[in-house]
Amino acid sequence: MWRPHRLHSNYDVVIIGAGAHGLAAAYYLGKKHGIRNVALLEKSYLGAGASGRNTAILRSNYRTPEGIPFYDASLQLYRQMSQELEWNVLFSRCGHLSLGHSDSSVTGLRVRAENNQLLGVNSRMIYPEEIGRLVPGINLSRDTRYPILAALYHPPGGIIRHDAVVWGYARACDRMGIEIHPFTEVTGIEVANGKATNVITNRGRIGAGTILNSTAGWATTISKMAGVPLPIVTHPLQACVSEPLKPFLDCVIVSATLHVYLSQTDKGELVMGAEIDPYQSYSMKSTLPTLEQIAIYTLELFPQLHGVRVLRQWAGICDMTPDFAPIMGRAQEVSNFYMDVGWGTYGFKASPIAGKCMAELIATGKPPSLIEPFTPARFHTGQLLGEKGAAAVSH
Ligand code: PYC
Repeated sequence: MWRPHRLHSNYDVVIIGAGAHGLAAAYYLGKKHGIRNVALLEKSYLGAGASGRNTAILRSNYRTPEGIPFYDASLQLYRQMSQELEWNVLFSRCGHLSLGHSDSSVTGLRVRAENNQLLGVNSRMIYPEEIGRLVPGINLSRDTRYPILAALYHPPGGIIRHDAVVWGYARACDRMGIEIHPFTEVTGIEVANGKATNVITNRGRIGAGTILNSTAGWATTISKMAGVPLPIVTHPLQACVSEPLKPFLDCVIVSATLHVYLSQTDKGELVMGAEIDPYQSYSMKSTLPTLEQIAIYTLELFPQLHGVRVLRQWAGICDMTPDFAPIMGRAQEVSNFYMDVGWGTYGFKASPIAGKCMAELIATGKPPSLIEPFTPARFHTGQLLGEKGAAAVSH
């Protein structure tokens, strides 16, 4: 799939973080811009970070005029990805339901439905009768703590095989001669006169024409090495998977009120996720209280799952920005240091378009209009975005 390489002394572009974002950026640098003297540095195995720890949900039912077209462009790229990479990424467009359990949450979902429709994204409000037809097993009783009043239905959303996305991009990068270096940890970045010159790693020092920080969880650690401060805090996010069950759930279910989201894989396992841990940490350990929470909330939606066994539980770490929108652009402090970071709990679904846009920015020096609003400069100008209502399914 990808070959080992010795580390060379110099690359045109060094990408720190070889998850789906870093790999997608490398792929588009090579494919669209002919820039192939690129090294991808990954401190662990490929897909060890957020790319292999997310719950594999794809959607573009965001809230803001900045977020909606951006994530929709990503969904379009995901739709074509199997053909593009000649590699089956198992995208199941099974549909996505965000549940509303109170007047205020239903109002928030309505705003998203309207904004989505205005921008050409297929989302609409549906009510208990139709919810029951789409999800026959869901508890629609009015006699619960948080009865389901309505849902935002987003048919183009779904789930994908997240490892396949990583492996597909990695294979395509390797075929173009782009180097992938797993187990290569960045320990420092040398900067002189406002330009990054070298990346120091546990395998030696390399010169870099341009550096892209595309890490998740370690965005601030890496950017700080280049002297670039970021307004990010890092929290764990936990998920778990059940034993395989007969197919009963054919769409993604999200409840921001209950802080739970779930889907069923082709193998029959239920993938269930929680809200972010309420404290900052770099820990990737899972905890019993979170498992209990996931179980309680899942059972409120599907009481018949009582007694189902959980096979695995895990945590990933998420870089949260103040406005629940990512940071994509060039650092003001270091002229050849770029960032594709701050992806909170929603980065995986943006990988292809973020990679494509970052590659264009690096190759041309001009940010594509899709990512202009996500510039790091917004924290100086005060032009923050307002995506919390739609990005934060897990908060
Ligand atoms: O943004 O769809 C999402 C999501 C699901 C789980 C965590 N984030």
